[in-house]
Amino acid sequence: MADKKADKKKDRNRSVDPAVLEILARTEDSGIDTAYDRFLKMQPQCNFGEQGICCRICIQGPCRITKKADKGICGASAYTIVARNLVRSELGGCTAHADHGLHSTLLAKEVVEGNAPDYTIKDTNKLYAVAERMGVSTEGKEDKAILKELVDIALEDFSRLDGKDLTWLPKVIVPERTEKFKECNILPSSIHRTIADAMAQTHVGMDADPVNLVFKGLEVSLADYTGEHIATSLSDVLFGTPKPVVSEANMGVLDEEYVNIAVHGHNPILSEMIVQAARDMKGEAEAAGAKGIKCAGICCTGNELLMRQGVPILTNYASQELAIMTGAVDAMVVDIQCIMPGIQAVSECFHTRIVTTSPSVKIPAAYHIDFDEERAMEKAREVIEIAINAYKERNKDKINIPQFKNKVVAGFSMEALLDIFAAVNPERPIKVLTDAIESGELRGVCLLAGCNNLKRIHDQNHSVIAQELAKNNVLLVATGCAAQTYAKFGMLNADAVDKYAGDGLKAFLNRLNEANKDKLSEKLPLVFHMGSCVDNSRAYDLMTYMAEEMQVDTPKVPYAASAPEAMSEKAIAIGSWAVSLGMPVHVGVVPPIPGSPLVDGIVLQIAQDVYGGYFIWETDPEESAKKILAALDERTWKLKVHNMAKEQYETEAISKTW
Ligand code: BF8
Ligand code: SF4
Repeated sequence: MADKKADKKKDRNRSVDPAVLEILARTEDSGIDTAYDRFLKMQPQCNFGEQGICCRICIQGPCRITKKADKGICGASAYTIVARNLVRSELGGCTAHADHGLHSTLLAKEVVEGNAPDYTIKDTNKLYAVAERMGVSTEGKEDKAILKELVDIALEDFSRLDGKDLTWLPKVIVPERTEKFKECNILPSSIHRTIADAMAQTHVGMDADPVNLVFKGLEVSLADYTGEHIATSLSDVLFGTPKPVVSEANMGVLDEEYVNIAVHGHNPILSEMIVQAARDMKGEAEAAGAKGIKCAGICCTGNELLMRQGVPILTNYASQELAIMTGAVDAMVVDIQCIMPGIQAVSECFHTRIVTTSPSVKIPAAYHIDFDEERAMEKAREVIEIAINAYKERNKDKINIPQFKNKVVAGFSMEALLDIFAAVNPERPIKVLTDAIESGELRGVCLLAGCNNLKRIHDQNHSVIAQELAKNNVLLVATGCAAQTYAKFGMLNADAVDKYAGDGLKAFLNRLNEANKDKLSEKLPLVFHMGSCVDNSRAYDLMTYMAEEMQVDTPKVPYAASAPEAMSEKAIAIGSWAVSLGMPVHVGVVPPIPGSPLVDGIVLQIAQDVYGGYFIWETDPEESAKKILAALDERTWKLKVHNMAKEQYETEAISKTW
């Protein structure tokens, strides 16, 4: 027993990222505690919690379902408790994305009203495209007037109380989905109304019906999707729609000779200003003895900045504390979401300043700058000054940057992908992709999304699953921390195509490379980075465009999603909308559901019967890839059968509804 404990203490192999392994090896006797250590100290984790059968919804609890006590004190069964906990997780995710989407909308409103002088409308093409999708006429209108109409639609979709349907969502999904959601009564009326209703529905003594609860959770997830779509669309309008861009990723992007600023969180509103201020304040950094200022991103703020500005990726969620242990990060500026409170304690062992910037994200003992859109640049400069001052206090003996980094080609917004496809088929760009699936060259598309989870070996599921799918000719798109794994591991560049892609995928990418050779400075990567987690909306747009081209509802499209190392409530909300919108969704960490086989059955099977999408729980990466491939193959096979029948009997064999 004692030996086992000692072994656990020495487990420094909980990652497959070489930079992380190098730093973990140094932590043995340092006394510095990171998530990797705290995970081990947390073992064994509570089985009731893991199964989802612990209820703390009222303070008669906690009630735990056991053989002896098969109901909570109020009489709630395991199925009620599990379903209620699931809805509350989806709510957590939905509120986070709603907060983000609302913030983007309110910034757009400030831009319209002239109260945010440091921001402008950067992308009028996107403005017109969103307006067209929303049915807003642009004829003879000023850009700000168009943006105002979009802001009004978004604000009403956040706040409507009259019970009418959302405006945004039905405009960005195929009509068959909207019909399905209306038929099942899960089309949200507004984002905040859905959040409030679902909270009420899960109070003690409210809904006990697991199917009703699971379906409410799906409504919550559609509110989540709407918040994400609004966030992506308005961020593109204000900061530009991503285009292919070349950069680098992993700890080796830090440079000892520069002031290094890690930009961490999710919202581009602050970080866009930080990057701009960092460029402007080169002189101040030089005066302090540095060659300049380098920004590098963590989590989705990192993705936002990589996609639009080519800012390098430093690391992803699990290893955020380890970035500080390079001794070369002068400031870590954080905005919202996925920020481990643990970064502060680690920073105190170095000269690194942690700077919080949101009124809803403060960390005791960290610096706090109250970010304010009206004085955005001034606030960004204050942050940079903190970093430059910290740089002057660096301890050179503590600097040890793992020299690992890889080249990254990112920036694949939906618009960028369509542009690349258009070089082969200008009239119907998306047909390039659907044809490749129909001909068997590609087996389908898979969105690799989501987090790191300390329950898994950091980045292992992400990398193995992607390699297996690429070998089997699946076109891969990625977002969030998953995309950052691929960035760090050199899978977002063309070398990875030679190394991992099967013949079909190679042929497909080569055809695109050939057609775009005058346009693209770099060959296409193995995995297409589509952005942050809110940008999963881009990835679902891709599925929607494929469905429109194939003239089917989305659940018929050979398109799957995988969250190989899912962790956050946002990931649960995203997985749930992906199911309601028709994707098979693999999750590599089993969420707290199996404590009720009934609820497990509902999300694995009944969801499929009703919505066409369904969850797949599988923790082993090779098995996961097999199950994802099987899900894609089932769809291509069905499409082929339908198409053959259509030709043979000259009928419209493909039913458009699920
Ligand atoms: O929104 S993937 S750990 S950083 S939650 Fe967080 Fe998960 Fe990373 Fe981005 Ni998404
Ligand atoms: Fe227990 Fe019911 Fe209260 Fe939950 S709601 S803690 S099951 S009494």
